[in-house]
Amino acid sequence: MLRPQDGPTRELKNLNGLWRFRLDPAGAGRAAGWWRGPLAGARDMPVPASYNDIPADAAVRDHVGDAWYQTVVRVPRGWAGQRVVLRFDAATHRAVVWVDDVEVAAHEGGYTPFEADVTAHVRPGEEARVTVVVDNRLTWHSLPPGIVEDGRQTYFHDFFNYAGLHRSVWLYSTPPAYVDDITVVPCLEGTTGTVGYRVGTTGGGTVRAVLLDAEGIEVASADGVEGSLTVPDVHPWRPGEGYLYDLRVELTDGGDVVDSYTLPVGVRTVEVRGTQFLINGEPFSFTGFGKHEDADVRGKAHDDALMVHDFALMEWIGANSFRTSHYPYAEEVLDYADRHGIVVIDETAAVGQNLGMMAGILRREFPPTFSPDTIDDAAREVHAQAIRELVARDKNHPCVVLWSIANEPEADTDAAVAYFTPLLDLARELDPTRPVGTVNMAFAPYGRDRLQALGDVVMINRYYGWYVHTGDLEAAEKALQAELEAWAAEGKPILVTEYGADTVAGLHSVVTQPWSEEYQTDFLEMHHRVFDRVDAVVGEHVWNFADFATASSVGRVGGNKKGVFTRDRHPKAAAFALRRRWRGDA
Ligand code: BDP
Repeated sequence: MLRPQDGPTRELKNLNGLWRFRLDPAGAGRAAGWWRGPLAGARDMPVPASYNDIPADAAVRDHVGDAWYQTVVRVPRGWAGQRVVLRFDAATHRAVVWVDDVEVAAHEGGYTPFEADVTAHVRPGEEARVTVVVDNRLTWHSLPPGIVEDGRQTYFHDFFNYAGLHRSVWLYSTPPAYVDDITVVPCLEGTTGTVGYRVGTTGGGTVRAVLLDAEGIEVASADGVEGSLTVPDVHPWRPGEGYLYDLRVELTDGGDVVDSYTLPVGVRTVEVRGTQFLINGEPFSFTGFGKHEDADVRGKAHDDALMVHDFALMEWIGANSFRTSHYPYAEEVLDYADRHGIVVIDETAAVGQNLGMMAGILRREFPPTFSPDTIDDAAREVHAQAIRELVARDKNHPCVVLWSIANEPEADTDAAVAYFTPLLDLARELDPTRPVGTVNMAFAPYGRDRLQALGDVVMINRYYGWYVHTGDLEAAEKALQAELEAWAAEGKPILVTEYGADTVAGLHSVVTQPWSEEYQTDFLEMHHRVFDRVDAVVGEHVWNFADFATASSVGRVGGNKKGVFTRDRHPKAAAFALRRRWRGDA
């Protein structure tokens, strides 16, 4: 799915700003047709933002169910004769959209975009009312899953259930005949690069593809909807250096260019060979973090200022990569990573599919995770669709080197194997060029786990020294070493996708004491000693980049405090230790 863009044949209008907003706790709006006129009793709400923390009101923060947004947009007069599209970069977790009185879109899933061709419902030069109902309920059939009981939401993942219009909303134009999709597959043979491409179009015409280097100089071109462009002396995209070409795709009709779309392209390869993870044929070691889209006031809203600052902190600390834990991030983030050579593990919103673990944490009984009463075949189809949408959106990003299709699912049962086998197959069929896997948690350690064998790499989250052997780094070191050595026997690269300790900024201790800044530093250093002793470990992603909001619980003091930075992005002591390790020059 192509990101909308301004260009010689396309125009883009951003609909961000203050929208009218109203909660609908009784769920009355759909039956009453609230989209049919101005939203009664509404207040102002910024877009993009999670709505939860904007008003100082528990009813909004803890709301469960529908919330309505409305704005009025004037369609540019110059768009007469053009196709007009309304696009939401994200609406969490599901939405229905009306333009004036007409329903134009419905979408499930809070972290991937959707759009509607609204040409027939708007008139250039005139206003249109856009109304959206966003439902934040998590069920067995949503990603992530959850249950609503007596109007209260329970969920099985460790981050706050922020909701709303988290990313930009756009109105854009294309010509009636247009380029509707592009897929590129880059390849490297010595100093020669190739870019295989496939273009989807509507409305006929012929396609021309032109590849331009970063200076705008044409380096290759081809005709046809499918082909391959060869670049001698190619400048590869590589970690730390996000060199990008531009692929300009033109749809022509009788010699006239009717549509034109420019896609940034990085020429790089990804391969798993034995225990190595190769980028451009060279062994790559992941340093960095599991992150969250999370900040005060805004919640999960995309914010360019915060994004650029987070990337600056990652550069400062020497992180070369991160995982989009635990959902697809805003496309702006992937574009930035492309341009700066930051490597990304791209994850779906499948988190919390492990009721055995939750039974312990929430101290209640649950039915089996994968069953006709819980996560069933219909839920798996929702998951499959989430994978399709993720790959469709992110397939062309050179920064994305690995798909993670679930975080810490149940992994030691026949039901889990039956659930995940077709999903891994699907990911490989949709994208044969990137490795894929699931992220393992400690309840299915080496020997019990049955999902890592299905993936191309081993991804494990471990908390030795925190949830087990709490405060005892000596015992933790032995246990961690033993388990990593066991996983190494699998003969695959091991990425430790989470390891971390909750740490209260400003809490100090002369003796090893959990929650103190000194403990976080010692804890991470212990892990690094072990990682350095196990060759197959080629990835260390600390949990987490920054402190983040969670649901309230006895184990969370104002959220999860495993950040190396505080929620407002101040470094804890461990940040300096990581910088020394990862940059080696501090
Ligand atoms: C892991 C989860 C992550 C949590 C983390 C923790 O993958 O989402 O936040 O543990 O407990 O199980 O801090």
